[in-house]
Amino acid sequence: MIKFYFAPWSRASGTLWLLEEIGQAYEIEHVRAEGGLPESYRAVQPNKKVPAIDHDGTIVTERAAICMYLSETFPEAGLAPAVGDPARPAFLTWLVYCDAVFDPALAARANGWAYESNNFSFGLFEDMVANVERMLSSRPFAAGERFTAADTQLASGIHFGLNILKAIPDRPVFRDYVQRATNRPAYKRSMDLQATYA
Ligand SMILES: N[C@@H](CCC(=O)N[C@@H](CS)C(=O)NCC(=O)O)C(=O)O
Repeated sequence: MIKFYFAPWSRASGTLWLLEEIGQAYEIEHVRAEGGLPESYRAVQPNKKVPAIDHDGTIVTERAAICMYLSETFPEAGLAPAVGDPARPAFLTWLVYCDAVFDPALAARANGWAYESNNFSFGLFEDMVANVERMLSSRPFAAGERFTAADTQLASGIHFGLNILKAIPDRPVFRDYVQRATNRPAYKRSMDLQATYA
């Protein structure tokens, strides 16, 4: 059984979508309480962040790692190109890019930080946007022609940056990708599920 440590409408939302794509039974532990995540949750996630999963006693933290773990533990879902698959390098690259570059560069922009590219490993927001735009102009999904677990992370991030933060430039290439990637029953289920939380 998979226990999913979750808070709705957060960085855990893409993982909820992924769990719906994976199709295995899971139970949700809603960890956001009045005043933030409880101190006791550090035993699961040392930085007290969602998401995390506990799969039959094995705890996995960090979105990219959870993505890789779930999509490779349940390969029948077809969400992770296997070793040797030509789509695998792009799958790994974009999965890691989401957390290592996309998310912090977007957060820096949303918080109005001014910095030089080499001050931080994630570099400049403009470079990140140009890279994502270039990639999505060349293929329909992060790893190539088909949807993978990397798209649950990238499309969630672009949706957030475009529609909620309104920091990502409103261009057809971003809107079309979010539309294409989220036009799936699992995404809709994850949205419906989140809507049940206050
Ligand atoms: N590096 C973590 C970051 C996750 C993260 O930032 N989670 C936010 C959700 S928006 C969180 O738990 N925030 C609660 C807090 O910081 O108290 C990952 O990628 O899994």
